[in-house]
Amino acid sequence: MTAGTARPVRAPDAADLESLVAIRHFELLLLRLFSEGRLNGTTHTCLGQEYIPVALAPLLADDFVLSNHRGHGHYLARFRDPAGLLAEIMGRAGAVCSGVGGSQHLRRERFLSTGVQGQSLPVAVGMGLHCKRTGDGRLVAVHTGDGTWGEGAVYEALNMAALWRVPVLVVVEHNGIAQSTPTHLQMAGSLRDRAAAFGIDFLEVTGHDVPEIRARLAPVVRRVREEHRPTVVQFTTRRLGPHSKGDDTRDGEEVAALWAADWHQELTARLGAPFRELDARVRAEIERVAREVEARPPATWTAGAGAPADP
Ligand SMILES: Cc1ncc(C[n+]2csc(CCOP(=O)(O)OP(=O)(O)O)c2C)c(N)n1
Ligand SMILES: [Mg+2]
Repeated sequence: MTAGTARPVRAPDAADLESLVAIRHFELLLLRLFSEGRLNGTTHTCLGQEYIPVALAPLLADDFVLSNHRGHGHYLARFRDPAGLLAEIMGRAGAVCSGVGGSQHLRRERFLSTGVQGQSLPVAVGMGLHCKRTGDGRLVAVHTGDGTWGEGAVYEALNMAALWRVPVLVVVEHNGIAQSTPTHLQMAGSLRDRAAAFGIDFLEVTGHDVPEIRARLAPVVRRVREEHRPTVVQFTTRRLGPHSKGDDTRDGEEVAALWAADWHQELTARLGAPFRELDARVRAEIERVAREVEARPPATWTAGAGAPADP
């Protein structure tokens, strides 16, 4: 099954558009703050991939979501909380995890991220088994990149997910590159065939139209949840930015072609002035949040205190 790129069905609604552009401007802001020496540590932006968590968010509202190193969009699409995330990244008061997690290690309610590639898959299977046994009707969605499928833990997890029939949705954001290595230089075969080897359902999504993707995935998510069918969804997508910051080894023409096919370009062309106005308004709001967060005092953390409520 392939959700194609061809015809957008309808424009994303206002809430989705806001979410999309908020993530876009949040990520652009982070790269700028880094270049100005105003952020420490590291960051991996999801520029170009924002539509994936935006399309998925309402389908997974009450579920577990395990995110990865490129997880800001996953968090923002779920919680719409740029101030809490930026405070976390900047180590300021009001940070989601009191500033001890930073960009890659977030936890809030049923959302958890890690920067360790492949770590989440076995964890997701254990959590999925819990969901199945308790019959709570939840599933576990786990985001991975394509390069992460070079980790052996992925296959141990797929094996047990299939054997135990757990409600796990593996979301692969296949952007064709892992750090600086193009996927075609390191991956034999295909993710479709690898999923098939375990008898696991597979779906590929190639477009970036939010309503269309959501409509395609709603019955898939329902099957994972109700029939406990582990499923792999491959989003064939594009990484517009550097792997982290200032470390893009691709040539300029290749990157320019990716930007030309970006969802933001397409929506600007399709929706015109109203989209540009919304874009400018959300961008100004993100800038305002940044000024406000940067002026806050440092985050403080006391061991054992302030952990978010358990599900
Ligand atoms: C176990 C482990 N090995 C290596 C790394 C370093 N690392 C961070 S991101 C990354 C590439 C991941 O590529 P991919 O899965 O395609 O995700 P993308 O960055 O393209 O979103 C690597 C090797 C890591 N974080 N964890
Ligand atoms: Mg990748």
